[in-house]
This record gives sequence, structure tokens and C-alpha cells, in this order.
Amino acid sequence: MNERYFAEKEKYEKLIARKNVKSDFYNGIYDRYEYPVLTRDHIPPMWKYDLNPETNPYFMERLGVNAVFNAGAIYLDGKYYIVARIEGNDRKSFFGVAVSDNGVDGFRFMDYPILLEDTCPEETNVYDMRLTKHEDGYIYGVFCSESKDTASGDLSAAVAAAGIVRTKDMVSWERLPNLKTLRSPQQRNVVLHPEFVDGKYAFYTRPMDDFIDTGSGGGIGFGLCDDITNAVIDEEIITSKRKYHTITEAKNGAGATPIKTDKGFIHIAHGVRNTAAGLRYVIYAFATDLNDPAKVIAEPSGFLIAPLGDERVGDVSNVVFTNGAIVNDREEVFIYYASCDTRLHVATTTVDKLKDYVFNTPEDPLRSVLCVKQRCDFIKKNLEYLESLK
Ligand code: M1P
Repeated sequence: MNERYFAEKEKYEKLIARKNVKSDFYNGIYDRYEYPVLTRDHIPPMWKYDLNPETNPYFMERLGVNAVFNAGAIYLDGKYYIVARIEGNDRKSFFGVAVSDNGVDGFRFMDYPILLEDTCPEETNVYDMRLTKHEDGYIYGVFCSESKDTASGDLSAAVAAAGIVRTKDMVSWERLPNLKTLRSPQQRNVVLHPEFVDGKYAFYTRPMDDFIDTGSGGGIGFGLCDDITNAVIDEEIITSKRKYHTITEAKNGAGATPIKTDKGFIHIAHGVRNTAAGLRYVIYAFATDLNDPAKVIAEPSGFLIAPLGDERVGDVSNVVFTNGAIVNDREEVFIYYASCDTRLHVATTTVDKLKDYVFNTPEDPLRSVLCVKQRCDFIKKNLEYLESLK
């Protein structure tokens, strides 16, 4: 064995054992942490190096990993499971399952990444799995299945569809046929709702005309299907709409599986706006009705999480993105968010705080003059409150 292996293994073990601590960031809504929970350095050395000195005399990285980011998440038997998007140096993404005892540090990948059944010969890339513990007893993973657009002469033209897998143990995964949406040519950011709606499986979708631009797609969609083993959605209605001059103007997409509370389902999604420096991705939250999970009943103004400090820079700068959150048995919430398609972080809060944030933060009045009025009323109330204490 090359000596260098022991040095690399020691570095890796030290990283996994490193305790994470809350940073001094404060907004009263959630805590941020000093360190990302997963980076490319959390990939086990034996996923990258051939350990045999006969075939790898220089102990070279043979299969490098570029980034570990957008992750689905689930809480099972007291443990925190993350299914992360891992991007090889070859630009192909795949999924790895990492497990932690406390949700903020100690994430260690299982021995092997997930080897999906090769049911779609045209599929080139897979990413961004959302995990849903469904009331039918299965854990579902819904992800983006990307293929080359052979109808276009453009080499980089692609088609995005929603792939579906299911498991009961996070180890063996059964692949089901990709979701078909009859009225939308492309789909990304699809999330399975945890409960049956009118006796059917319910999906949050993202109708798109094109691979990058949502085109006429008005926001996060919602559709029902009878059979998850041959999932077909006809009509998609729009839940959280894209709006002019807001954080969702260019596009938005469902993120974590909705969190059920006594006041409604809380959704943590992403919104995108265009800037001179390119697209800016932030995370926002909204709530939908318990009896009609497509009906938005609260949508606080602006973003919940935006890239901050070191989070701003990476392969795709100015991006934060989420596709997974966990609520543990103490009603603590762990929002897993990636920065710049490079690394994965966690923000922690509680169900109570999230409810307070979603239902008591004012909505976006959509025009500057109304926003100033909103702020002036707020300041006036504060001054009156301070006066009342004298
Ligand atoms: O690069 C930022 C994100 O871009 C895509 O999100 P959307 O579908 O909203 O454009 C996704 O590919 C996502 O993986 C990526 O983080």
C-alpha cells in the first residue's frame, strides 16, 4: 500500500470527525453553521484512488470528484440521511447516501454510490433527488433525468424529465418509469407530496418549455396521477407563481418535500432572478392549505436564505439551492442547502419558528412605494412600543 493512502485517509477521517458549530449569523429565523456538512473532501479516498501500487504506482487520483451539493434528506430511525448530488471531474452527476447521528456533522457516505437501474438508454445525467416518505409505505426519490435533445442541432441542447426510484431501506432502489407530463415538454425540480390527494399521488412540478428557460411556465405546478408505477400527469395547475420584480421573476422550483404543520404545509423552494452578473438563486418559503396542498395560503416577502460570504463563490456563483429538509422527533428543522453548485450546508430552526416566519412575515407588496409604506408603518409601531415602555 502506498504511504500516501494513510495520509489521505487520516485527513478524511479528521474532516468527518470535525464538530460543526453555529456561526454568529443572526436573523431569529434560523442558524447557520461554520462549516459545510458535505464537500468533495467528504468523498471516501477509495472512491477516487486505485489503492493497488501495481496499477497506481504514483497514487494518482483516477476518478476525481468535483463537487458535492444539492441533497435530498430524510430522518429514519433516529438518523439523518442525505442523498447528495456528487459531480465527478467528468461532469456527470450521481447520488451518494451519507448518514449522520445529529444532522449537522459527521456525515459519512455509505460504501457505494447509488447505481440506478439503467432503464433509460438516452439518459446522460441525473441530479437533485428529493426524498419523500409517502403514506403508501415507500420512500420515493424523484430526480432530474437529463438526456441530449436529439431533435436539435445544438450540441448542448438537452431535455429534462423526472426520474422516480423507491426504497424501503435506503440501500436497494427500485427504478420506476419516468414521470410523463402530457402538457409540459420538460420537467425539473419535481417533488412528490407525502400524502394521497383525492386518492391519487400528487406531484409538485415545474412546467418548462425549454431546458434552461421555463418559458410560459408560470411557476411551481401541481398535478395528480393514479399510478406511481406508470406516472402520468395531465393537468398541472400553478401553486406558487413567478412574479415580476421579485425573487422568482426568472423562475422558481419546489425544493424540500413539504413539511406538514397544524396550520398548513410549509414549502421551502428556490427563486431565480436575472442580473447583469447572471442568474441569482435564493431560497424562499410559502405555505399551502392542508386540505388543498396546491392552494397558497401564506407567502412571506423576499428570500429565506441567500448566498452569504464564502457561500457566494463556487462553480456556479451566486446560487443557493435546496432539495431537502428534515424534521426530527423534537420538531427541529434541518434545511440542507447547497451554495454555488459546489458544497452543502445546513441551516437549523424549529417547526414553531418556521410557522411564525411563514405566517407572520408580511407579504411582498410588489411596488417600492408600498414597500416603503410597509416599513414606515413597522417603524412607527416600534416607536410607539418604545414610547409605551417609558
Ligand atoms: O445552477 C443552479 C441550479 O440550476 C438548476 O435549477 P433550475 O432548474 O431552477 O434552473 C438545477 O440544475 C440545479 O441543480 C442547480 O443547482
